[in-house]
Amino acid sequence: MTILRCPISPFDDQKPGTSGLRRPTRVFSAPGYLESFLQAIFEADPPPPGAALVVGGDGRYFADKAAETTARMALANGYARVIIGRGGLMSTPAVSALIRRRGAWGGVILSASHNAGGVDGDFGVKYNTASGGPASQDLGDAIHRRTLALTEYRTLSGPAVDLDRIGEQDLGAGTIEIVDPTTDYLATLEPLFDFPAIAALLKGGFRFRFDAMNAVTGPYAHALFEDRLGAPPGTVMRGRPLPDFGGEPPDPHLDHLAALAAEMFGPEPVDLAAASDGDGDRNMILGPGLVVSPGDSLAVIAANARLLPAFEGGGSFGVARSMPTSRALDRVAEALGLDFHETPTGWKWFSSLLDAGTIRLCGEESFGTGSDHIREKDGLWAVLCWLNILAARGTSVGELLGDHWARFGRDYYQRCDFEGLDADVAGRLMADLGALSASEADALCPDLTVGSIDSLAYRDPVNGASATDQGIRLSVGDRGRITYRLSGTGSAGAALRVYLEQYAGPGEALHHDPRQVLAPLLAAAQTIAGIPARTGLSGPTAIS
Ligand code: VG1
Ligand code: CO
Repeated sequence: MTILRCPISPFDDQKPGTSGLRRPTRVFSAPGYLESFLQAIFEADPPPPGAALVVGGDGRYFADKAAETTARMALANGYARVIIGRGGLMSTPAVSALIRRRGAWGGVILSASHNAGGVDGDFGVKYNTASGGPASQDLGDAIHRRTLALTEYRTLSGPAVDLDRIGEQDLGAGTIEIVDPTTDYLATLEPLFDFPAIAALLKGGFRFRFDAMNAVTGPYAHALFEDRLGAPPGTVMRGRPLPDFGGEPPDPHLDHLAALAAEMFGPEPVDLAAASDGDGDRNMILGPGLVVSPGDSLAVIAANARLLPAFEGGGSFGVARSMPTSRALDRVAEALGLDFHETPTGWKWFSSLLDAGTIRLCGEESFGTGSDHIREKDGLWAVLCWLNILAARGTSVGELLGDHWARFGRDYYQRCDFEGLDADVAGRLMADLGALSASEADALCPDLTVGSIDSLAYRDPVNGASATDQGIRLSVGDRGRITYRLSGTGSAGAALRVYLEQYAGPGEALHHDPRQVLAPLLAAAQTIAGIPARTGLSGPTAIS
């Protein structure tokens, strides 16, 4: 074993986005590219003596090779121990849980999350720090600065690492430990829920389905729902991680959940269905004939949190949502007297609030929900919340939602994506929107009144970190809202996200089709921003 110093030329495109760095697999697997980003991480957040690093991936093409590269480079850069999930697999929430349980210094997650995988898909790297949460904006900036100046990376020579052999392998400079990726994670979840009640539900005729989308949650879902909670075999669909996820993006969207959607919208739906994404941090909840909007899911969990052992008793707890997420949570917070916070998009902004105990529950419109048990959004945790709440209330998904809307009102919600845009066109569109006054925007759309327009900015109440230009928000018509934002998770070009919301109070018509309710807002949003003329797109390329 020797430490090797390998020369590289600096890369100028390694600025992390909303959640880590994502690039086409062919770019990430080119000589030196992954190594540059990892070296910058290890230099920007140097490990103290004796430190451990957790490494996991979502099973996508190149993740196993990248796990070994990460392990060798970590040991060559001063880590004493690298803990890797068997086969290089570990979900994002499980990495966060393991960092915390093992007191590790950090974690490297080899995933581009919901982006397509495979040699022609995307690859990505997320870095999490000792709290278990994603690297802060400042640390991301420091990592980026290092990538611009690196001239070499450090790695370790020596025999191949066996990623499939549970136990320790001594590499001289330090130890590699291969662990079962599910054990610590399930041990983290169990005390938070009433497992006996959920097991009784699942064994008592309640029918449940989980679609792992051929991604990392498969082994976790088999172990949790079938082995531990007694759901019948076959409950977990597409439970084996595949390098290309079976050819579809592991994105919990109905377009990519054909079999599950056919079942849930067909003649014999099960009582509850759920899906997760590539790295296991997102969740989609479905009932018979319906998809629960993520903003509603978060609000329902908050309103029923006292039914969960993790939240029963104790004092009041704080909650948070990202800015473009629906205001359904705000209504619950106000009615129940919960401290409420609004953050920019991306889980890194919740972490400091969770660390300080300012909040215990939070979520995003992009199918991400989580709590203070770890510092990441957690797909299976959210599914357990729903199972536990349904078991405790003895009700159906439809009834639970109906009761919720009757009490708090309903926030109709949709996210419309305009993908595949030229980055300059998208940048100019946002800049022009930012320069628009409310009266100018109002004049552009004769059918609806624009009350106000502002650019989203944020200052973290705990550590003072700040962010500007997080999106542009318009209040429209009677209790409607339009938010525009550019995606920060793509690997090329740009995607514009347009978030639409319309509130209907308790007692008002609550069971309309969101597409119909939000159609006037979509038309206004496209007109105000001049989307068709600027992009050539006559409508969204994806709606969720
Ligand atoms: C998207 C979502 C955001 C989420 C991020 C990472 O970011 O909108 O809410 O935190 O993905 O999720 P953007 O910048 O493309 O809108 V994951 O599961 O892809 O790590
Ligand atoms: Co994800």
